[in-house]
Amino acid sequence: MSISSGPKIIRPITLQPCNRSSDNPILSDHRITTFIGSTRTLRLTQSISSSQRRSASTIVAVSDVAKRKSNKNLLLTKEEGLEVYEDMILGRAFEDMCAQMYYRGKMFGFVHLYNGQEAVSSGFIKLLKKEDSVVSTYRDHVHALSKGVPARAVMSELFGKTTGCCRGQGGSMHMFSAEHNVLGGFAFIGEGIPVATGAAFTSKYKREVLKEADCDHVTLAFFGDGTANNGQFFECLNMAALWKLPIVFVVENNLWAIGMSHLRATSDPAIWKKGPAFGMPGVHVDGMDVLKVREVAKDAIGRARRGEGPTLVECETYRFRGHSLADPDELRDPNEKARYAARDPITALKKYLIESKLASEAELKAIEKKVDEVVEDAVEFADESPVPSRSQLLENVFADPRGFGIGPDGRYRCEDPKFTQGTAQV
Ligand SMILES: Cc1ncc(C[n+]2csc(CCOP(=O)(O)OP(=O)(O)O)c2C)c(N)n1
Ligand SMILES: [Mg+2]
Repeated sequence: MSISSGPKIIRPITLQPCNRSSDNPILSDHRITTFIGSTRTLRLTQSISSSQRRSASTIVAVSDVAKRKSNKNLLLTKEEGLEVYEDMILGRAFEDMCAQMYYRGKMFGFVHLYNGQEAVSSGFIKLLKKEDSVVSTYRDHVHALSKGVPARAVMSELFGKTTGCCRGQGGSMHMFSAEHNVLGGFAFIGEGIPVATGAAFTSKYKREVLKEADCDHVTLAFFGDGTANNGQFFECLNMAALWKLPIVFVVENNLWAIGMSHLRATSDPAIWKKGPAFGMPGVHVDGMDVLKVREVAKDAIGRARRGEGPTLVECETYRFRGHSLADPDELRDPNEKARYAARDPITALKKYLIESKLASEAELKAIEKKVDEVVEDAVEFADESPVPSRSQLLENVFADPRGFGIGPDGRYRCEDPKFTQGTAQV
């Protein structure tokens, strides 16, 4: 393809099943539309050593997991199913509400929504312990919600109010909660990956050097396909593999980086292959199927928790809205959008829960109603919350407030009484 030929249209490929799937409801509908290849096979390159291969074998093909459990045809319990469903519904309803509030002028700056990608957040984060950490991107609201940050605190942050999880100073792209070990959304792409690697290093250091034997905390680093072409990603893969850090690199490959097609921008679009290149397992999974994501996540998180090192997971997913709420979304092919819309991960989970008799329509409706109330409440709470006082302006920006700059009169702004009137820390 020549560079000037424009974004390549992604054509559906019907995959052949790699093993018997008819006895499993998840795999019975295996006609997956994908651009890379199998969503079912863990592929390791020869560059991996035999001992690494042994530990890597804990990450198994999703089809094998499904087959192993096919006696019961269940990949999760009723409680787990309802928890995951509620989390996905919360993510979707929260983001839809954000769109409404943004267009009503309640939010400022860029707001990037997560619609369509819920299976990744819920599939991974609902398996974590409270002490485990999550590092996100600017598309971070739903990661924070899945990790337990209350909807009120996330919505208030979006409204720029003091009751937000960053006291209104972070906004949409910078969700942070020390209490929930959400170590930030990051507006600069790739910036979160070294932070996540550092968090994983902390866990290992505590366990091995400070002898905190019960410190088995895992860090998940979420980022996009476009970000995976950034140098920090490669540096961190190297360090994580070298030091066997308890981290999972979760690439949310939604095929686009703003208006740039992944296929046009990436020399080898199979991102998972970069794992084995650095000596860690790489897995490609259908990111529109929460049950498959969850199985892969279980193995990768388990591996990290047992001290067996990092894993790179590429989740092939799709965003149902434009890059941000300011994006008219005119570049993506309508056929491509329609194809992924038909694979809505929430609809798929609902179907599975009902068909496998894990939940009734009424139970799921009750969850949807409860979530609607949570989201409505979050909006009311955010709307009624106070805006930050001026005294907050210079807090949490520079350790030394003189860093805030020099005014036109050549004096430090912090020395100008008019500028600093009411500020607490100057
Ligand atoms: C260091 C840096 N360079 C460029 C940008 C501009 N930018 C914002 S989003 C984005 C695309 C990222 O795409 P991807 O990683 O696929 O994430 P997605 O938006 O699809 O979730 C770019 C290049 C940025 N924020 N930071
Ligand atoms: Mg992307």
